[in-house]
Amino acid sequence: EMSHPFQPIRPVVSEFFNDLRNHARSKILFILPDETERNIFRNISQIYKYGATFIETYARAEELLETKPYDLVVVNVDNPDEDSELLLSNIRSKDANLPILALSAGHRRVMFHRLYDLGVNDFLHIPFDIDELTLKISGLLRTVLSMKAIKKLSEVDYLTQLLNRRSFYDQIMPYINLSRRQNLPFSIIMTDIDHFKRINDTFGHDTGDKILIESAKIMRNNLRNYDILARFGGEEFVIFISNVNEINAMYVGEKLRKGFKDALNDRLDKPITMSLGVSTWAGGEVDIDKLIQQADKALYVSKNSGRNRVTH
Ligand code: GH3
Ligand code: MG
Ligand code: MG
Ligand code: MG
Repeated sequence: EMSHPFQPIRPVVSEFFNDLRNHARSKILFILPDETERNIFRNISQIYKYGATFIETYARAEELLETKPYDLVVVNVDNPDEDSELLLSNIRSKDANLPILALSAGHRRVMFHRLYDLGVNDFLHIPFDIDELTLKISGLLRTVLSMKAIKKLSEVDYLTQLLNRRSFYDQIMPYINLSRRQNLPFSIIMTDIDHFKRINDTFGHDTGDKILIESAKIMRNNLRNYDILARFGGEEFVIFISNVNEINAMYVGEKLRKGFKDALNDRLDKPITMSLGVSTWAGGEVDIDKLIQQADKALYVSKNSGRNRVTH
């Protein structure tokens, strides 16, 4: 029995497969030079609720991939007018993890090996079965979801839910580059809770943990949305503030110091405060480690001159 390349879609009956149909938030880029094929995939995308974008040319595909994040690329590689091998290797060299599902009517085994070498994750031979297509898409999107979950786990501090130190460095990079290009200053604030050991010793480690969780919230509430706050380690936090010179960074530091003290004033039977150190970049080469060291030195000065204060 010869089947049409695109068989009609059968309704999925099993409850088990329901989640496979809920991919509205997954962004799929369909690179399909043929209009009939695009229309068929539009129908499939509506039924399976993919967040789908359709394009014809490889050049446009590379433009979009440059500017927008996608979860999956579905590409028909049988395009005599374009260089599909170049497209695939460009996608793969820019993003090692973006899944690619390739479609081809070419010789099955030849294509399979060639595409695999080019970094394609999965392959469907045309004509294909719609159920097989949607199952492959769902499988790839599931992998993307678990990768995202693992990535999030690796970036977030378990106790405070703030960024951890490593992801802090990743997150500030684009802002540093922007500051450098626009020649606008940025500042680093290091904070350290005063006599935190005593809090643990007096009230127990669980209370100490709760104070750390509260501290994170208090600091977040005293910062702007686009200030980057991370747990640097223990009871130490670090903040990156764009477009802020030394004077304004001191103002932010003071706001944090006071906000922290006021919020935790009645929390335990002794006052809880923190000390802060500030450093500012205002031109020249950016050495982020040096700026952190400077903020840390300033923090040390705050500690040695009575705590509960901000030093630049
Ligand atoms: P200083 O004012 O000089 O900063 O004194 P301090 O006691 O805060 O400084 P120190 O660095 O000696 O102690 C920090 C303490 O923070 C020691 C450590 O047990 C505690 N700590 C670090 N991480 C955690 C945590 O996740 N939970 C709790 N409860 N305590 C922590
Ligand atoms: Mg400390
Ligand atoms: Mg200390
Ligand atoms: Mg401390």
